[in-house]
Amino acid sequence: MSAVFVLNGPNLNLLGTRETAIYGTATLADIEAALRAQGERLQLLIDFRQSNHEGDLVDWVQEAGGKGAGIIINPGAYTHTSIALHDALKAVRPPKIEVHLSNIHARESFRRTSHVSAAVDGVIVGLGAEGYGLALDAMRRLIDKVRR
Ligand code: CA2
Repeated sequence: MSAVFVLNGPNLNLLGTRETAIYGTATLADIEAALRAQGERLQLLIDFRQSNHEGDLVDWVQEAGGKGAGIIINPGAYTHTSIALHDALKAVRPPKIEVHLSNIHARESFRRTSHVSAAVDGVIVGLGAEGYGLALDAMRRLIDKVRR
């Protein structure tokens, strides 16, 4: 069975330690554990990764394009800057969902633009760590739709 790739961008390794008023108290390890449990219920394998490097994220999107069932991505600040991630996501076939913990539309103006949103099937913002779980539920349905 192929896995849903859950890709996390720069600084998300710091979750739960600082900026908790914006990003919540859950650590990335907490989010990973919750997704793995949910994945078992949904019969989805989870391949959970984080990198502070743009090229790693591009490589992983390409890898998921070759062997993944779907992509859930929180690109962190690369959301607002990376045409490379946009191009990589556009180029791959599996269903793709962008997730942000915070409501990027209610913060600084530089966070309002996402280069990623136009390359994915759906976007979940502002619902904290729960957004990842909502994305996985939606991913189950998107994968089933693609297979039919
Ligand atoms: O809201 C989100 O999920 C973001 O993708 C988080 C990024 C931010 O650059 C995006 O605009 C929105 C930041 C990642 C987390 O950064 C932290 C920094 C310090 C302490 C904890 C987390």
